[in-house]
Amino acid sequence: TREAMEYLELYYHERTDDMDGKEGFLPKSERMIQVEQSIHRTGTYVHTFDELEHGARLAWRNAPKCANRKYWQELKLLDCRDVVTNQGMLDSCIKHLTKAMSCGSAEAYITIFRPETPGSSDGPRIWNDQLLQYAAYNQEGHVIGDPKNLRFTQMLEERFNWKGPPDHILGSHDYLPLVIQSDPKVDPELFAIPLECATQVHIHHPQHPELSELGMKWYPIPAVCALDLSIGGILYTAAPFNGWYANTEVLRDLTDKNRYNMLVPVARALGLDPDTKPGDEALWIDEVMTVLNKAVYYSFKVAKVAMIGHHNMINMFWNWYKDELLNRGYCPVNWKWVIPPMSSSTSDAYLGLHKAQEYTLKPAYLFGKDFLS
Ligand code: NRG
Repeated sequence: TREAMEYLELYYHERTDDMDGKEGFLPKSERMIQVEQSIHRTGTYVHTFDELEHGARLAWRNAPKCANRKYWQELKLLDCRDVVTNQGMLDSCIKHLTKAMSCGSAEAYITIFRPETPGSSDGPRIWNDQLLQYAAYNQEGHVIGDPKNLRFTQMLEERFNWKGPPDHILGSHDYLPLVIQSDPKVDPELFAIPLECATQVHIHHPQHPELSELGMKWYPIPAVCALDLSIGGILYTAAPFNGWYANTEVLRDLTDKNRYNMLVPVARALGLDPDTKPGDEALWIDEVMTVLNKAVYYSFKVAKVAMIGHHNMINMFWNWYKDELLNRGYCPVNWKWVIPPMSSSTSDAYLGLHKAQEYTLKPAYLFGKDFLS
């Protein structure tokens, strides 16, 4: 009840001006009594559409790791709390992806399914980390695909007898099926991603055609489903949301050593010598990062898929952060996540955010259940 009342206080403080007079909007005192009675009678209460949407937006505003929070008020809710089957959840996820894709992914959506009953861990679950993710296969000690998803892929093979994409030809960019479980009492089900809702972006460079031959590509939309959403004491255990990529995120997916690890192949394609001799400094790495970063950004633009560049993003974030301090008085930040991994020191935020603190404010996106442990 305390969390519910705290959230309603906040909600009415921030939303009364916009909502007053709208259908179904109760005066604060009436709504508080209604919620209190509902909790007393049933142990829980049901958010209105606007309470839920505003809560999801606030959770974004409060997310310390996100550098794109300036747009928090533009998150759109796809309310799927009445969906109760695995197939129904899949259809909602596909609709979500299709909607996000149709606008070049420049719009942020969240699909919210039924919450768990307080105290009983009975919420629906999507087992995946993101709606779109690439599988990984261990072939004689050599990993094909995205190594980040090796354990998840193995779990699918062992537990669900999953055998790769429908044609059984294992590739380096096979979409993982969604594992959807509408209720812990129901068996989880696997569903393949319909390819038309997730056309991939091939990585080309405007001046280096040789890069095209490496077959690098990435999926268009980051749609995170690993996080639970906590609003006013209610926990939504299936709430996939999407925004859009920053170029440096895809750059890291392609170059991190425990991911696609493409630094050396790209260096070779560019005619650089990645074999650093003792005493040399490995500056070829910086060259590769710069060229590949441009290629990623250029390819998303050409494909008309939304992407934010890291300079724009961090400068916008820095301005937004200063406004937050003025308007709201506080803003939790995780420096390691917010500062871009490239040319970081060129932004005022690099030193400016040095002392910013990270802490959890609710509503919040919180780490959900880990299905691999
Ligand atoms: N770095 C991860 C994605 C994390 C979420 N990023 C976003 N979220 N941009 C990756 O796949 O590279 N979003 O909702 O826009």
